[in-house]
Amino acid sequence: MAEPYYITTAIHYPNGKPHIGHAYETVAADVIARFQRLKGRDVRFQTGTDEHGLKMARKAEEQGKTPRELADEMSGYFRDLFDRLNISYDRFIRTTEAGHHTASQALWRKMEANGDLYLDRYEGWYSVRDEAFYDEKELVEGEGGEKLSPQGTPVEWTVEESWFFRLSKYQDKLLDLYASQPDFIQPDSRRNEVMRFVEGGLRDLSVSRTSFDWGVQVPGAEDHVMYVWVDALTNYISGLGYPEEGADWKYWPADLHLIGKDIIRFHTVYWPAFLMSAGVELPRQVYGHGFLLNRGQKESKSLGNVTDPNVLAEQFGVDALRYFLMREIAFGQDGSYSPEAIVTRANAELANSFGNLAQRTLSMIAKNLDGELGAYSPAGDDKALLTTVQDACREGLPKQFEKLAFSTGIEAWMKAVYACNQYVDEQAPWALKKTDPERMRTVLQTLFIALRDLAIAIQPVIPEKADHLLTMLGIAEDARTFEDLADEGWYGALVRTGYRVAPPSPLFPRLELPEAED
Ligand code: ME8
Repeated sequence: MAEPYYITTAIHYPNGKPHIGHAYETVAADVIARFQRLKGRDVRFQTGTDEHGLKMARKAEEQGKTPRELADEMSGYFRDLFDRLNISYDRFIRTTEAGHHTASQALWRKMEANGDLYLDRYEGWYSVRDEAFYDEKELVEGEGGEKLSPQGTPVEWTVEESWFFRLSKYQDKLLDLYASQPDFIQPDSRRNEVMRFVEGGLRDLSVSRTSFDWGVQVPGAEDHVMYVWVDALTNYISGLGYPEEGADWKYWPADLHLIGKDIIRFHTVYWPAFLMSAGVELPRQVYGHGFLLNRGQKESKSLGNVTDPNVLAEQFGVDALRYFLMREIAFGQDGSYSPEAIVTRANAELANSFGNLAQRTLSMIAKNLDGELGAYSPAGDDKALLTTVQDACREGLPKQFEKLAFSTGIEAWMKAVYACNQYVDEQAPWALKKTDPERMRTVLQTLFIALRDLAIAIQPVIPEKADHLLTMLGIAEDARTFEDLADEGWYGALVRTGYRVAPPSPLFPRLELPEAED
């Protein structure tokens, strides 16, 4: 039986429409999910929306809606975007689902039974935008002298009765965890940051609120709702049916929680402490990716630079956008995007290199060989090219993807594409047509074989285009995995069944910059 692999994204706040950061994280998670499926793992991929808390309640009030109405409306935009971006999620969770409430309450009771919850009074700073409590010493000063959170968001002084979680009790256990499982937090820079924070001492955490009621009710304390992060983090297990250990429970512990760098503390300090308290196994890894910036700047309404990812998908195509996001930016670091950068990257690598290779090869086979592949007997140059391609597709790309180094992995793959294009130029099959038609056949056959490997390996990044190409190549849908890459007999099988190459339809149109709007 295939080994389970469970990957999650953060669940997104549906207090507005999705932005490019949401698209970025979810595309990356989708690439990993597809990659693991191609490797033969039994993948479970969860994303969704985080619908409780003061931020949602206030936004709804501002708009004259109930929080539920706002959540229903906005959650739909996230789902639509993810469907449009070809995100292969297995479960889209909404924290307003009844089952999620049950799960959060069950986790709460476990923590309570373990003696980790007590009633007290919270007095301190809270940022609604971050949905986070801050110590006085963490705050920074804004331009007008006002107090701001370390993320630069406004904070308000809050005094209320609250349940507390004995986070302080878990300091040593967490430090042991980071020491014994160096991969628990990645990349290393984030791991160091979290270790310094925990070494600095942990205070008990306020985990319920009484000043509003938009959340999961605390069991046995009617006037308390859970702090939104307590229920939000629980989504990772409620989506598998917790507290029931039913059919989906085999996916726990998660292999990877993929999140942005701003919420690393919640996932690597609070979450493992809650799980330890409740006696639930810990996830294997939390990866805090970098932020996507718009020409180097954070997007914000006040700067007027907020981009709708749907518009980018519309303008440039879903796969060109996905390719750009994974290729342009070193995954753990911050990176920038702009329409110019998307057009440049997609044209250079997809249209002019990979697309052109496929187009040239398939057209020449259709035209000059009348679509017939024929038996293959390669010479030294041909074998050398195929070795380069195979190395990139079987080793270069997968090894990097395993480490979430997408850009480096795609670069290894792109080098093989370049090698193929160089081979076409050197061999000049169009000239061989007259001088040595048999040699022309071998060259075109070699390219055909190379294209199949290249298309299989790049499927996680550009699923629709890779699919289209593999179909044009006559590769059956059940013969497109990493295991199939190692199969030596597939080409012979195509020849035996008399498969013929039809004239290709274009894969990647050359992109142009949209006209600037006035
Ligand atoms: O934080 N670039 O939700 P969220 C890249 N509900 N990633 C970005 C980004 C950017 N510019 N902006 C945000 C929340 N993100 C909580 C999570 S999980 C139990 C609860 C990432 O909608 C961000 O880091 O503010 C997070 O991982 C995800 O988008 C959702 O952010």
